Amino acid sequence: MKKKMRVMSEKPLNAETPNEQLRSWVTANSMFFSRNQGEIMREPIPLSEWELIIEGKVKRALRFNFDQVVRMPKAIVANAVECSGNGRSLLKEKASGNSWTTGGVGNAVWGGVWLKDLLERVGLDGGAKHVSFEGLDKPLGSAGIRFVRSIPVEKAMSSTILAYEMNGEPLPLQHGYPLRVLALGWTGANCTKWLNKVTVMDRPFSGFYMDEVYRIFQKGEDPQSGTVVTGLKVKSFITQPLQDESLPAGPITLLGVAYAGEANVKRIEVSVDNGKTWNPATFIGPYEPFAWRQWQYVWVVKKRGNYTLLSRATDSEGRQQPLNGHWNVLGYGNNGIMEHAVTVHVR
Ligand SMILES: Nc1nc2c(c(=O)[nH]1)N[C@H]1C(S)=C(S)[C@@H](COP(=O)(O)O)O[C@H]1N2
Ligand SMILES: [Mo]
Repeated sequence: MKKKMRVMSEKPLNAETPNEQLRSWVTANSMFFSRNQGEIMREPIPLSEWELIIEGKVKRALRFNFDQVVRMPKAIVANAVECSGNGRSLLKEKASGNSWTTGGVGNAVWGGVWLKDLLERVGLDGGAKHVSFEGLDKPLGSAGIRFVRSIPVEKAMSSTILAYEMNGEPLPLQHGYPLRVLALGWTGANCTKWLNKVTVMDRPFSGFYMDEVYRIFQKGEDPQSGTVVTGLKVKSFITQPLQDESLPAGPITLLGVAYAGEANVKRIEVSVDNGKTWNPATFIGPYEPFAWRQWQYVWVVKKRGNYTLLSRATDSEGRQQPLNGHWNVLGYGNNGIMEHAVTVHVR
């Protein structure tokens, strides 16, 4: 039987994908993690009422209706989206935020338009440095702060799409219907859902979601002194067997996924002895930039007992997953090897 999503909060909706649902290359839309700061509209906005405004440091501000967007050249791109806080609850020292384990990530094939094509239609002004995004979700909390964030214009022009399809279906309401940003290879926080306004700016957007959170900082440090969370770090984890699973001796196939944001995953190694020795794993399945890669390792185990299984990814830039995740106040970017260990019992 299919396991349900693990709901961490209902309002706003925050839910993660059960580990075994992450074995396929494409994560099912109905099982894709949900991460929200605000309230999702109950009903999808009628397309006749929706428009996309592009303004700011541009030659001519424009409004596009949905039909105009869909008639533009199409982008079809596989991309893994991971919440900045995925893996937070696996850190040894507590960090504040949703208690993600491994399921704050998913891989999908997205259909949409290149943001570059739209920005070329409005024409960038000389001073264009950042591009900010605003969605239609309703802020929660008395302060009423909207989820507004910006990305550098270089990222917006090189590898960012606005998606209206997810795995061949219209973008589901939960995931940003009718249009969302995907800054390819960057964390979910850079991927605004329910997009209706793009503002080209001469500096990064300043506001709560840019300045106070989605930054890496230590206790006693000013959040604004921390670096903004952008590209995904190299990471892998095991999707089979599951944590605490009991298995008969014999051949056991380990499965997992690995991703490296804008870089490619170069190598996966597996340890079945808690890190003493490492063995190469084999890539299986599709290979696309920005998407995750699946891998396997056939482990022939003869002796009964408890085993700690680890996986270690190296990317095309030579970066490797650290043995332990780098702690920070908000618990972002946990790609630690030990934090993602899986213990199994061989009987
Ligand atoms: N408008 C809007 N866009 C948003 C958010 C939000 O709260 N509001 N959350 C962001 C965060 S933090 C993440 S991780 C992703 C999650 O996308 P998903 O729910 O489709 O998985 O959406 C991003 N886009
Ligand atoms: Mo996120």
